[in-house]
Amino acid sequence: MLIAITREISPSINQCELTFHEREPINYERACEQHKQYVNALRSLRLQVQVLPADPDLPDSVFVEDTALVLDECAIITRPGADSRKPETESITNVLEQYRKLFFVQPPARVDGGDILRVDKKIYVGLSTRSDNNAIEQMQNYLRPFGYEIEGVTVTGCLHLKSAVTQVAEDTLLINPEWADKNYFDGMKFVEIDPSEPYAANALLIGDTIIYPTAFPKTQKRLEAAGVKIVNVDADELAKAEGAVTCCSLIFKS
Ligand code: CIR
Repeated sequence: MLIAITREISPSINQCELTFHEREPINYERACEQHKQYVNALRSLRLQVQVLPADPDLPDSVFVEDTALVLDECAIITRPGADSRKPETESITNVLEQYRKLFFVQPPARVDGGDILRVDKKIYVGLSTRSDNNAIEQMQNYLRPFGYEIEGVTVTGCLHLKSAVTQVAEDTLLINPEWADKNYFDGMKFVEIDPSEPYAANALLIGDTIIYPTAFPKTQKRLEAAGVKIVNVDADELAKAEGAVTCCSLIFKS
């Protein structure tokens, strides 16, 4: 059984952090509708979804992915790179301690879950504006006993590693090669995004199916040609907050 932790959208979402996007008004009602669609997509893939209540004081708290890395053996509570987001870890700690032994990234290290891409026992960590080598060292120390290997990946032009590359099948990554170098990912096959859709590399893989935004039809054709099964969701409102599909959940085995 897979569990997904999600969180309702904060009514202060319009005060979200922005790094690469110009601020545009986010329609809160529409964003909430789309978030419901996302939760329903998770349920349609038979996940047990736990929806945490919104927090008006934490504009970006819908993006729960950034607060933790959950593995079968343990979980690591991150220390998000943006100061406004650091308090988000408290409520997630309270939830995850019911399921896993927890480790905590200690200051001054910083890492966002959006920078963490796990492929089996290999964990890639984006060296973005949000995440640093100190966090990589701490994570390596926590996870070495469980057989994980961690590697830093240079990320350019986007917020997180998973804006640039995500897994879409056991042996396949969806990648924007302008933002992350394929050479880091030895032994993997690739589907490249259509160059006219630079934000198309974020897909959420569950079993053999991805949850994927409707906004990237050209890249979707490439994914279909590669045999990837897709459940579509509309996600363009939260995209204005630089969020995508992986960032709205933490998924793990119960
Ligand atoms: C931020 O800048 O932190 C948020 N506005 C967006 C975070 C998106 N998170 C993710 O892709 N993992």
